[in-house]
Amino acid sequence: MEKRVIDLRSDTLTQPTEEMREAMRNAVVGDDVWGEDPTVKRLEEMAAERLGKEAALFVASGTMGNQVALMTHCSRGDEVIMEEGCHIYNYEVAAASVISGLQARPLKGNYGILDPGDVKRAIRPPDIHHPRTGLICLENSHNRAGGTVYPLEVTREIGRIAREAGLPIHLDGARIFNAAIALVLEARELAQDADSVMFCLSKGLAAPVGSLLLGNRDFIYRARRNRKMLGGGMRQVGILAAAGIVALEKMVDRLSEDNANARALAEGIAHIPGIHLDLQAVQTNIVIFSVQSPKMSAPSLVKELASEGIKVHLISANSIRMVTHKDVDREDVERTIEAITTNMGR
Ligand code: TLP
Repeated sequence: MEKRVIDLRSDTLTQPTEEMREAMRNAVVGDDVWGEDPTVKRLEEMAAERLGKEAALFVASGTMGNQVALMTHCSRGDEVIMEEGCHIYNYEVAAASVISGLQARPLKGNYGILDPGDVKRAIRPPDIHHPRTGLICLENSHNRAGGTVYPLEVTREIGRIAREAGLPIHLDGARIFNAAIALVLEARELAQDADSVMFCLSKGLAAPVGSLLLGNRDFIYRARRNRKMLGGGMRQVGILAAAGIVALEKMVDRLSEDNANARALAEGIAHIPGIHLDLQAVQTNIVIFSVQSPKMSAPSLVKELASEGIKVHLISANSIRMVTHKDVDREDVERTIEAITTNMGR
């Protein structure tokens, strides 16, 4: 019998559940640009309530949510403080500079976590030569650092620094619920120091499309105009929001399984000769490791695993990322550990 494919390339590859498909089929919809889609409104209200913010905006993707946030907080020529490995800096096609005319101020973090002192020092004093600092961005969990989370006291400290300087904070919380579970906190606690938050429905929560941007009413009003400007005003989009409602109601708590599976996967391969994996970085549902062996390279390991029906993602010349999600169970984790062990031992 053909073995089933295990897809660990990303949690974006999750298939929508039957309940989502059913909810989409039955969704009551209207024209959301006219403010007449009840299903979108319900999703936005649910999300705002859950994250402890006044209002929310349904957007097509995490990238759009982040970019609308940057555009709404900042003016052209502003500088945005962010961690050097973050998604906004590395994986959004330079949108901040192309679309909003912003300059990034990348800082080196520790496991992707910004040091509050570094943030404070990076805020520009008024000077005719300098760009104006316009925003501080945080990413929780931090994707490229391996799914690491911000200790609450660090977020709080950066929050104090930002308020003192009169600067807003945007939180890229694409996987905020994985982070909240790891920290044993509510997502709203992780978001309390942020003026805006983006989280994704289409990653571990398994909805087919969509993210939410949250903030106060005035911010979301302006963000809605900017979303429209970018062509992101959608019409009978309650069809998609319906799946998002199921995602928020039914898919959040089970993310603890994904975090636990990532831990098991990491522990299962960390000791293999030729594999370098920092277990301290494995805090949520992401496992990143490098391959340094005369017998096997990272690209060859990716190919070998693919030939056995296990898909993993090569993220640099010698490192690989695996992301656990609802379509990967403990048995799949065991099969993956076995396959990596065998291939590295050849
Ligand atoms: N991340 C994707 C890729 O773009 C790398 C993935 O497979 O992990 N913020 C963070 C922290 C993200 O990880 C992502 C997506 C986004 C924003 C953007 O979301 P989308 O893909 O919906 O634009």
